[in-house]
Amino acid sequence: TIIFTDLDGTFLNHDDYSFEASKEARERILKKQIPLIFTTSKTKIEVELLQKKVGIQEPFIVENGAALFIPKDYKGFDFSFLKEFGDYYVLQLGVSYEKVVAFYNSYKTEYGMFGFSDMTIDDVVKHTGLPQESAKLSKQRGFTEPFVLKEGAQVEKLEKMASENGLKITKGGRFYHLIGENQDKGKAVEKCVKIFEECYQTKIKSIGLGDGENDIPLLASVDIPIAIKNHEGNYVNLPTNKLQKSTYKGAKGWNEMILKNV
Ligand code: 2M8
Ligand code: MG
Ligand code: MG
Repeated sequence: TIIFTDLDGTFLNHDDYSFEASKEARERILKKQIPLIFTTSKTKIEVELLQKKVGIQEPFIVENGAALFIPKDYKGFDFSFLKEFGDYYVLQLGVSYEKVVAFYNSYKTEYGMFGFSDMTIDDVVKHTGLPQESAKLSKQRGFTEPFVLKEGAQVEKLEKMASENGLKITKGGRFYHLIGENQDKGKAVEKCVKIFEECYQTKIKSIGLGDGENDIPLLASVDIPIAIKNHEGNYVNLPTNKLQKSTYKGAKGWNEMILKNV
């Protein structure tokens, strides 16, 4: 078994980004040595800090499937067929942040985008409720640009323009995200499962948890898809009767559903 989980609104509470409510489920996962793969819109450095807080060191997927990072010494497997990057091997599905920001800068005025590259740390704090230090880390991006739309701006034309430039738009809990056309959380999950099925030479059961539109590809690509009730009280929609739904929101719902399935 491998678990792929979204962070904001799923593993973390939407409002205060806390995860204490999932203690029992986390203990069970640790005891069973099940890989817990954070699969998020967040940046590499944000995930590294969260892993430290949670007390795990696992592979992770950043910026909406832009890249999968595997710690170099992970479980003694040989990942040297991947690209080396610092303490990791990395598989990149996204495009460079330079390319994304170049598009953003060309069209931000016309389409009313206000993105992280233009936001001050205080702007990010205002939009996210993150503490200053975390907001800083969320601005250190490698592949994708989160943005809000100014009042009256419409996303449809922008979507068309993005697709003409090798990019696309997806939506998280708070922001739109400008990302590469060949990336999403689901594609990264599939690659990751394949890599580990090679390592273990056996089929692996995948569990996925998410609460947002950008989690639909993730949920569609796992064996056991789980929708966590989002901050508005709704669930993402997936055309399958396999989809399980949590009773609770955020970390408490995550705890509930892991204990049911693991
Ligand atoms: C951004 O992403 C969230 C995730 O769902 C969103 O769209 O609401 C990211 O840019 C991330 O880096 C940041 O930590 C998060 C904070 O709310 O917002
Ligand atoms: Mg989420
Ligand atoms: Mg997310």
